[in-house]
Amino acid sequence: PKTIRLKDYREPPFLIDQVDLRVELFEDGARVHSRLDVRRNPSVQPESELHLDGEDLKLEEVTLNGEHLSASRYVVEDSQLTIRDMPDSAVVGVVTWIKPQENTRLEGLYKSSGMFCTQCEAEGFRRITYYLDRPDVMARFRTRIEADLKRYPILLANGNEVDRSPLEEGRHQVTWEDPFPKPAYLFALVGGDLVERHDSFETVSGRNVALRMYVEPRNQEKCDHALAALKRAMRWDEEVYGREYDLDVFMIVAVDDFNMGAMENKGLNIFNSSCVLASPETATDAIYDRIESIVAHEYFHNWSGNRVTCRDWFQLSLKEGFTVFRDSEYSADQGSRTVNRIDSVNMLRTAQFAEDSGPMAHPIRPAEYMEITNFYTVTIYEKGAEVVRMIHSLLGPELFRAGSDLYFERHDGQAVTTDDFVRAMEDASGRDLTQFRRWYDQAGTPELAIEDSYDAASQTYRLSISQSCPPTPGQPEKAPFHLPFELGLLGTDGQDLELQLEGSEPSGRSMVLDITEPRQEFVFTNITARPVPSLLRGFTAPVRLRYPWTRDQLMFLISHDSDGFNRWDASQRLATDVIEALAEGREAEVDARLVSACSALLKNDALDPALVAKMLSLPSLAYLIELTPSADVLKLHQAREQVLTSLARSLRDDLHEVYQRHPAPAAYRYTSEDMAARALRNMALAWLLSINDEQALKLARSQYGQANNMTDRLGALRAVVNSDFAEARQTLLDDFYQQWQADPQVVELWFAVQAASPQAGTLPHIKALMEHAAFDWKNPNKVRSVIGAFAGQNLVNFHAPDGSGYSFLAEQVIRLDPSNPQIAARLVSPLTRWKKFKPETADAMQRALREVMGQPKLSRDTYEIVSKGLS
Ligand code: DPP
Ligand code: ZN
Repeated sequence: PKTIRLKDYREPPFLIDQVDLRVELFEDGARVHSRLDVRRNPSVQPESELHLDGEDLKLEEVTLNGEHLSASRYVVEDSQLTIRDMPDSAVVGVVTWIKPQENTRLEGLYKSSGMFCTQCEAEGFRRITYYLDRPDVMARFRTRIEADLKRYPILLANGNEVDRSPLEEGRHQVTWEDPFPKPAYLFALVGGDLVERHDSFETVSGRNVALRMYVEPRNQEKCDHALAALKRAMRWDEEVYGREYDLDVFMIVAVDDFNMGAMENKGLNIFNSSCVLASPETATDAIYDRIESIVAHEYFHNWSGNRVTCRDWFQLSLKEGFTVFRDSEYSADQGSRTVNRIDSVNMLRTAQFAEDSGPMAHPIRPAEYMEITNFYTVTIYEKGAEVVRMIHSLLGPELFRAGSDLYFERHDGQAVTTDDFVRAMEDASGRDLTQFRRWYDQAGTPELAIEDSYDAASQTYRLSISQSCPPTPGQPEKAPFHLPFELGLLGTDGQDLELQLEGSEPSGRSMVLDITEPRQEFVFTNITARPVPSLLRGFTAPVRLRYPWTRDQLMFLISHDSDGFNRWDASQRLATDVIEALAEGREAEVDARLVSACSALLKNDALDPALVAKMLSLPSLAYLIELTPSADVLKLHQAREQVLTSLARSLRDDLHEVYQRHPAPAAYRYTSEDMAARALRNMALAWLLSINDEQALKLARSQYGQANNMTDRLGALRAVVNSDFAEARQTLLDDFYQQWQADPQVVELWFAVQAASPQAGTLPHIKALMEHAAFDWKNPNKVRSVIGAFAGQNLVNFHAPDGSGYSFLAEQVIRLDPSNPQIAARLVSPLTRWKKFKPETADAMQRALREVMGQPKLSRDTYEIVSKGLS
């Protein structure tokens, strides 16, 4: 496969102003008639040939200004249609025949449980018709869809409906027009027998927007949450960013077979069912939260992505990083800001830091790729969002808003670069972000080493911050980053001290330092006793922090830090330190201080219960592995279990008390308060079951049976499945499947609970799940909920010392690659992390990778990940 490089970017030699599509949907295929108004791009050197992208298309006809083109005027190759002697402007007509029914890649036009739908980002449109399939070619689309009226009464495309009429032979047509020029990746089309849920939204300027959600009839009771979230997001974007919706209708469609979570097609968002459908009985709190943020995310793309889009795919983080930042701020405004931040950072530190230290490490604006779908990564998304967040911290909310206003105003209707974004922020704020731009070019996670000293005589506290960044593929040396570093200093009474830097005015009780140099020193004056520093409050920069915390300091921060995020962080550092000491054999018993910290938390009524639940959650095995060079998975797992069971034993009565103190209310409500209570209740249950507490088993059974919501039902099920109560495990699992087998989203939860469980998810069980009637290779959600959950969450079993987990994964990747390369490439990535593990483990993981690499016909997607993974 070819490597595509940012430095080779050239403007397109031709532009397309208008696209007229006529799509005929049939049971054995689809015919696409396309008419493109093409003209030569005046700003580049003229070329005589027009090259249109196309893949897996059967070309039936080519015309130029309505005339058939003779065979000598065009050439069809593997992935291109070339028209020779192209005039300055012409209407290019192309007719292609495609087979959506056989499209298992789920890119382009395909069929999912009886409905036609599309996924065009990044390069799916070229699987529908020949086109200049690149984001800097923006055109107005008119789309006429023709299909059988009975089977496909609903026919949707981008924009507004402008025409509909019956046709012969029981067919009908509906025509849509999108007034906004857009790149082809935002094109969408849907045809099916769907029910429609209506709602409406009045925009800030008083326009009425029709909101419509289209789902299969069995899902019509699962739309309320997404519609409510959509309206909240529309209001929020008006209030916080001054962005109003711009069409008369906004549509959401739920599709069962979908590679991604959702897609922001102009006016017609298409969602993976698992990211949009919910009812209290079928979806957990975590799913409710996920839907809230994804609905908002896709909606926010209407401005950050659609109105202003990317010039090329190297700029993907322009829209994704910014939009993730926007959706996470939105979510923070809906519930607890601190808990929200904890969730984002937890995932960043577990998954993104791991990516940054592995063979696929790339800057948020990569310099090259083979297959762009491999770059929809936690780096582009989550680290991209952190970079935008740093700009927000450096500029402050007002100047940041001025910058985003300028960005949207200056570039509306354009395809631009991350540099244009940063320049708008600079121009609006007057700040120089030259050095800051390194975040876009340099990969890797910077490390900040902190040293401090206190001088009683001069009452000064000295803090030195040194930064460095480990090498990443192709980048041995890094220049220093510019980052905001928020901190506070806690006095002996636990209160924040007044901060005054030597030679400056007092700056309050929490301040943001500008870090730009390899090493910087800060001297705080009027400090009467040695303080405990609260470093990197709110996680103001995506970096690793090194500071020799003592356990007593961590205990102190846990009980006193005014920054909720750092309280949580201290709890995680303390638990991590205890677990590591056990794993390395430096300590034999669980430090009593951890027990007393947890006991105090369980009894703490003053703290937000949601925060308490987060603080009590032990660091995940994935996170522990990420922190440990040459990790021994089994040892880490055993040490973590030892901590968990020893806490549960010591705190047994407290846990029962917490469980009783948070009974389930009569009706489910999606409120922070109720969710926090459910989190605590289910955590207590899980801890108690980890020590085979018979009384807790009774509680779990009754909670399982009586729950009026999926959070509690699944919480009880998961706790039992992860426990040693093998008989109860099987009874509840069978019962659950009996009850929910007709609901694919719930069946996916049922699969994942088993596949992710150290108890239930050993390899023979995983294989049995794959033989289950509900498992379906063609459905990415099923593949993810069994194989993905096993390799990504069930780390003890996946890393079984005999290497069976690795060869199993390799086999599944090889099997999936021909039909769905995008998902196969995602699935294989845990194997590429081999450098993290002790040598025997690393060897076995590489052997599995080589097995995949040895396949004769690997897709470009999987080839890129595996070949880079082996280097
Ligand atoms: N649909 C994906 C997202 O919104 C890709 N744009 O992030
Ligand atoms: Zn996105």
